[in-house]
Amino acid sequence: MRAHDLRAELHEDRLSFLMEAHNALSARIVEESRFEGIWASSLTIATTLGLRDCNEASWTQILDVVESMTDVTTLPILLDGDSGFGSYNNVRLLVRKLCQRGVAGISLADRPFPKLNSFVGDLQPLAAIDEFCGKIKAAKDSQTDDDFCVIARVEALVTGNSLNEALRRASSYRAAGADAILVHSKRPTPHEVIAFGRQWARRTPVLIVPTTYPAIRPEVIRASGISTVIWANHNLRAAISSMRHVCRQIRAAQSAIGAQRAIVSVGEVLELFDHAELLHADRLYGAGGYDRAHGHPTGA
Ligand code: SPV
Ligand code: MG
Repeated sequence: MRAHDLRAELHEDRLSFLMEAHNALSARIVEESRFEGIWASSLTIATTLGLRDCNEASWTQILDVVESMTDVTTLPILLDGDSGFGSYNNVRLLVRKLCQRGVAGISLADRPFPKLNSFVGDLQPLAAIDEFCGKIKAAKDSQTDDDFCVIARVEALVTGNSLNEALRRASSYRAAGADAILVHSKRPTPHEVIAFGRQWARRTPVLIVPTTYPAIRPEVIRASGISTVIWANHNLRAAISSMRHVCRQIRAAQSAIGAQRAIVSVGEVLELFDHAELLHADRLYGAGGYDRAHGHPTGA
């Protein structure tokens, strides 16, 4: 179902937006905010685990985090699968598990393993085209949900290669079975992704990650033939700035009173995952057990 929803979003005429989440809580907030889907970012999941974005986290660690997101949301989740955690064989194992756990799709980047974050350094290597096409084919042959989306992430532009090289690679990945192309750029302006979108001419859906060119306008994106925008790290960045602000304020004042307006109430925290339901469950199942509403054993 979720894979079907992601596929439908990619092919919609209107622009769709995937928002980053790095754990169950942020995934729930993305759903509350009515985004069309969730980007399970390698950068933000790794950072939340205290690790660096170069495959220091194992694929099973990532899988557990993503499963916790599926447990608390109904939105389609696109996993940032880096370069596939190894060879085509690792890709096969991962895709089978993602389908079992209700994840809607995977993005695979044409980079060697381990994959270092695209914003680190300038001279990062690309994978050989035939090796990467093998990973795409392996992913498509391993999916157990027909709608599962395999998205080929073209890293030619972020590694200093030409637009023609990006288009050449994208054509090979489409021929290998990719359902869509993610074209990444780290320029401060959107010109190269717009040029890519125009020349690609909707041969498959195209996704972009406008981290370094956030001023790009939705109507310009759509007119360039791009179908989906990924806001790849904004929830984590918001969390870091908000936590820093509150920590500094409380530390300096030796009091939490000044921070009250910047933080949600404890009641809102409890509501997020429906603590009220426990009171109902106590009435159904808790006879002789603990009455949470009154804080003493039932019947006491
Ligand atoms: C991520 O969110 O982990 C990405 C996007 O891969 S980027 O950090 O821009 O490489
Ligand atoms: Mg990543």
